[in-house]
Amino acid sequence: MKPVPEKYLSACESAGTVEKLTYGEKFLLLYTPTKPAGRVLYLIHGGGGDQYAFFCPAFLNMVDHMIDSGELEPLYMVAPCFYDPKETDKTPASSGIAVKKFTGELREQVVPLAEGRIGRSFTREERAIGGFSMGGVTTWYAFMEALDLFHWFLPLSGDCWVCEETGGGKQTEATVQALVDAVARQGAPDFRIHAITGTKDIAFPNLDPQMKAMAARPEVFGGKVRYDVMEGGVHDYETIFRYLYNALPEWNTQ
Ligand code: FER
Repeated sequence: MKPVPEKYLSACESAGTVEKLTYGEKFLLLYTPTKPAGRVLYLIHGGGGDQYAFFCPAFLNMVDHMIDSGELEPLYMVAPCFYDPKETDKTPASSGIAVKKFTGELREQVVPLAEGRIGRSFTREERAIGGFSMGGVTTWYAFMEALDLFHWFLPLSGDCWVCEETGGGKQTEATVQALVDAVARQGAPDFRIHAITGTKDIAFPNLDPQMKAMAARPEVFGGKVRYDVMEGGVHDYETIFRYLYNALPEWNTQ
């Protein structure tokens, strides 16, 4: 896992633009790169976070530099927020309820609004979704319910909570069976998953057994899932940005 180059932390001469698009009481942020882009990544924040968790200088400067240097094919990025604007309870229990409902909002509001603004609709091969922690939990729900929308899934330090909170660790077999069933229910289209976490991450004991149990189902996941663990990696955004620095250039190559 390469570290993010020091200079990628400061502003890039060639910087994409960020727009705020509102729907009802909510809003999303849309990043448009300086070069023409043919794909879009939906990025979901963690528990207690919001649209700005990923759309902060450290991350956007990094992406600007990666695109500018040619190491990353240009992409649009969209950052919504899974919380209801009136929600003050940001505990895992409350966040778990919010993310369980969020796939519907993604499908009905977020994707149409963002792609309407971009001026074209993308194919599933041109769409990816990823997130950190509760955003990783959100990514697993999107995998279970919206394989028609997305082809590439990047759950970062977040397991699948479809059975219960941190169920990837507590109910590993039932969780993986639910994922297997969800693939079949959706007609088993092609997909890619790239899950990443670190050995010192609080989600490691939940995600690691889930990924190992998924590897034991090659008839469903063989050749479609990549799982990386960074030695010493912790549960924070700085670490997650490093994972994305390494993973984003792999889009469409894995
Ligand atoms: C995990 C996935 C998400 C986890 C924690 C979270 C402890 C989120 C916690 C929070 O939002 O406070 O596997 O493991």
